[in-house]
Amino acid sequence: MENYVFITGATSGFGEACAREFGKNGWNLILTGRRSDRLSVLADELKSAYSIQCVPLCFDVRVEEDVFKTVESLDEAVKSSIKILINNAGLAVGKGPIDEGLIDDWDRMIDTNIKGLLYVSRAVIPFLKANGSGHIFNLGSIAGKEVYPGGNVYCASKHAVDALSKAMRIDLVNYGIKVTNIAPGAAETEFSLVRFKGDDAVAKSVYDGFTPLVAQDIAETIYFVATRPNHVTINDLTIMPTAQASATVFHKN
Ligand code: NDP
Ligand code: 8X3
Repeated sequence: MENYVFITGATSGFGEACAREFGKNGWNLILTGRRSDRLSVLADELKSAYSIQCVPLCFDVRVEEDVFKTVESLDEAVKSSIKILINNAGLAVGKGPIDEGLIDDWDRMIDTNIKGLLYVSRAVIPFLKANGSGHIFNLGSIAGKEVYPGGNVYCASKHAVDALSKAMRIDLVNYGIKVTNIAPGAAETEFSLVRFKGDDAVAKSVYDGFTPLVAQDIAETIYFVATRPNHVTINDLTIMPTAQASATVFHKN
């Protein structure tokens, strides 16, 4: 199979699980993230496990010039075989009242979750259009559907992703490009470790008393959506742990 899936944030969590799921099913992979050591180890592992092509691309989605130069540097044959873009790279940094928020945390979330997603989309969509079809997955969140105490800027950034998914769908419908917004609830990945700046105990406590989603749950869902027949599109999916009823309501032991 010549088809490639382009995954941002493939060094951990949902992105890495998507790489494994698509790789297992014979897809070629373009894997991106900032941690080049993790990218090369994963690319080498999946290449040999599944006899597929894996292209590791190390860049920060916040750096406009690097995004465009790196995507442009791909071989023409690879660019013309990109069928799926998974806009997954993202993060929360900090959680607390807006009047105590750190500007640097806000910048990191807005620059990564909104501007980074836009840069990558702007760089990759021309290839999907030229190929005459394609599928974009944007990792939104339950935080893009609801807001919760202390979530302010992260929630705003994910509401922006939700809006961009709707907007992309309208702008790209004439080119046969599907756009799916994926909105998970609590999933145990490196997300909380990043949010709480390396405080492992606080990060772990987020998942105390209930069974959270795991990255594989999201990867399997994305793979299912990506493999529907051509005439079927799933626009928006909210995926929650069974013990989570809304952004703030959990059934805990
Ligand atoms: P992880 O922290 O495990 O993974 C995040 C990935 O994003 C990493 O691969 C990281 O790679 C990449 N990334 C972060 N910042 C940048 C950057 N500036 N440039 C390039 N890559 C970057 O978290 P998850 O897998 O949980 O999160 C994936 C997405 O899902 C995020 O958008 C998150 O907001 C969203 N989400 C997560 C939920 C959860 O509960 N876990 C629920 C709902 C949505 P590297 O550090 O190597 O650059
Ligand atoms: C991550 C889920 O609810 O912790 O997007 O913000 S939440």
